[in-house]
Amino acid sequence: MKITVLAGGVGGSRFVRGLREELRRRGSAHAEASGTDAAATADEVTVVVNTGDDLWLAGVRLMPDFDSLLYALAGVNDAERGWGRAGETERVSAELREWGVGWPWFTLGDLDLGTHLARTAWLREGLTPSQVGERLQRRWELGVRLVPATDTEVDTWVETADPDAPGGSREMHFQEWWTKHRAALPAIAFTQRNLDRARPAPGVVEAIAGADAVILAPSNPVVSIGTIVAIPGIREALAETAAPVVGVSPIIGGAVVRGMADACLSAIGVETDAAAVARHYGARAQGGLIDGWLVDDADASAVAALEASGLAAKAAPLWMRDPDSSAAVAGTALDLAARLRD
Ligand code: FO1
Repeated sequence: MKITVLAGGVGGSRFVRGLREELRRRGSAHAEASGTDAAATADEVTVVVNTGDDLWLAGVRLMPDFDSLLYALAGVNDAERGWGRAGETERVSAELREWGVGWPWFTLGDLDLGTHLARTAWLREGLTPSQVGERLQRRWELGVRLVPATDTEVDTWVETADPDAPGGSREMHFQEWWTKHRAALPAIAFTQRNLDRARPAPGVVEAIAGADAVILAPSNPVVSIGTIVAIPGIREALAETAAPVVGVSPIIGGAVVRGMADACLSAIGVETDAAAVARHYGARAQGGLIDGWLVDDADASAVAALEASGLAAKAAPLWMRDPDSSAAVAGTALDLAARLRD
């Protein structure tokens, strides 16, 4: 089966790891039952990764969501912090601070910097970001294919209230707003650069068009999924695919599971609520993005209204605490997609 997932970094990593685990389990169960080789019927998973969080800093190109997925799938991630490498040291970052290069509040770990240096070297040699992504993935057996949503630099900028000039506003890179200000400065608008000339990276439209199921991971609906679908051609590919499109709610019981997506949602006038995010994405039959929507059991009361509004909705446990619970969430998403296909 071909599955295409649209994902941001942290929620996306947990979900895709769960999906990989669930598919392995289903593959071995099927192989055992039919006496065939699990590898012969291997599923193909393509993850279309948000690039709106990307930035140039200290002379290197960072792709935080891509790297979060890369590290998590390779098993070399710092699971506690949610970004960067496990066993990281910060010697270079301390030196950069002394030189006044980069942002003093944004840490580039030594191992992580190795990735940024390699990426930047290959970009300077003329490779595109998706070609660089392909090279980075060759180091590990990820079991899925990661593709940046676009090769164009569509870094997200945030217009916020200006803390130094009451009544005024200022613009800053998403990472400054998110990391330095912890999303606490009220956001007025999010804008991705270069959207007018951005195109989906090679393979993205094909992965959506040729999928048996498309899944929107429980990622930030505004700056992660929102950036991916803002790239001209991706929303259209989602509208046209014959595959069911199923979303997994990143909101449980009126609160974000992790991160600060509530600050992004309120900026665009969407309530921090599972059903409100589903309505924001909209039913594909009515020009929106999704056919099905998974909510947590805590939000089960929203299912009937969602179904009445033209979405296939289902409530299930959505907390991804460990490999088993993450695999179960992915399995429920696959089952909802199968129900829609039938
Ligand atoms: N997040 C932080 O809160 N502080 C940091 O110093 C920081 C450094 C960093 C370096 C590389 C990278 O790929 C990610 C990094 N992050 C850091 C995470 C990142 O800012 C955001 O959490 C994501 O972009 C939002 O998904």
